[in-house]
Amino acid sequence: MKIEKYQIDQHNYLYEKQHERKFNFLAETLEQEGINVNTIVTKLADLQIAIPSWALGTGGTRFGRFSGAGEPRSLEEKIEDIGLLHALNRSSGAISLHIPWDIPENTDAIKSLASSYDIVFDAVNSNTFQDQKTQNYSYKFGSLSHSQKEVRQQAVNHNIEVIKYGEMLGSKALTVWLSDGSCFPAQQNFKKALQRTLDSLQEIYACLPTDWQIFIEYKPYEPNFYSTVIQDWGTSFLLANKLGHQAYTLVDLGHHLPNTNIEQIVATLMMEGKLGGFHFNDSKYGDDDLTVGSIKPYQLFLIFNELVEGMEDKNTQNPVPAWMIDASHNVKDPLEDLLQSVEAIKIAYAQALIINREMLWEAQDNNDAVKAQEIVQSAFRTDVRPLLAEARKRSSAALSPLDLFRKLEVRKRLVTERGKLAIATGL
Ligand code: PSV
Ligand code: MN
Ligand code: MN
Repeated sequence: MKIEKYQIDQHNYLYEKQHERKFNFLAETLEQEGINVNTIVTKLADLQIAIPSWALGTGGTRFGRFSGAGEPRSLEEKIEDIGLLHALNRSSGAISLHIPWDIPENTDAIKSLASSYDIVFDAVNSNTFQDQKTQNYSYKFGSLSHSQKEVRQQAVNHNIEVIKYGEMLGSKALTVWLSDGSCFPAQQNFKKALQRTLDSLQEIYACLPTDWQIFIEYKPYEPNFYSTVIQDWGTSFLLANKLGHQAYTLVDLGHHLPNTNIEQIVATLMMEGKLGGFHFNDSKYGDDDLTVGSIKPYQLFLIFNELVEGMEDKNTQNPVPAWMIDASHNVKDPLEDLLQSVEAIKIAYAQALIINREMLWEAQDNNDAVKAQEIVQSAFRTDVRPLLAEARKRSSAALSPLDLFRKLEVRKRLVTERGKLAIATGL
């Protein structure tokens, strides 16, 4: 199924007047405050957030999985789903693959299918946290950190193979997330496990094409519950520094212990030019992988405040991070959920963009905590949604993507095409 331009136009026609009234009012207010609205709208239109191939089916928990109907059955259908999202919001123009959950058999055909939807390939993800039928050694006790050389080698080779797939598809980055760690005190020698991980990563790094990046994801626990080898940003940063200039830390919002100050981590990494990737989701307790902005929108905004500060800082060498949504759960229609997540990310971005940074720096330099809070909270409390809608309008996307998704009965049509029992591969 494809969403056609005339369907977007018809929908936008219905909402146009209402949108213009809201946008003009907001634009005038912001311009009076010295904000260049056009620049902000362009930045919003330019922001593309990659969709992981595993977020298109209903996620499971370790207790059960309740598949939705009409879910994609193949990589081709996952690309089709992202094509639908991108047609609706023009902000989801990239897919991130997890190998071997997605094995592109004919990479040329997959590449041209994706480009027919205006979709490019974002970072490719390796998977050494599950055993595959064809592999010789088990990852039960680790992969890149494993005590046995053969297991480490198998995991290294897998990562090199993933790079090869990525090269064929036009990806420019490899993301490594390890579940390696231990469940019980003294089960693992921390120092040796970390050293072996570094050695393995060095082997992978040596095979990285010169125009590629490698992102190292950290996570404090799960599935190992006593320790993980790459437990926090400091460990990831240490590894990235040891590897070299193509290696970066990846921040996944769900990979922190409760109350961690993630915005400060972002600021520190950007100061060092080492923030390479970002996985968006939201959580109440742990790595809950819930819809972005559904639980802690203020935290998301404070994170974007630091991201904008870092991206606008001409003195730091931080590349534009690779943005991705890493969410998946059991309750919502995955496509509706992703539309909501993209919207939440862009709202936080827009709110951060309208912060008067000069005034904020002045308040900070004067230790005026009250003024600083007023400045950021006035941005946070501004309803910036008309700016997002305007960015969509200028990109020929739908003024209200979720509304159009429902009006067109997209899921119902997908169920007719794919059947009730279709189950996405992956998780
Ligand atoms: C692990 O929790 C993670 O955040 C990593 O990014 C994985 O690749 C992804 O989730 C999918 O399980
Ligand atoms: Mn992640
Ligand atoms: Mn995660």
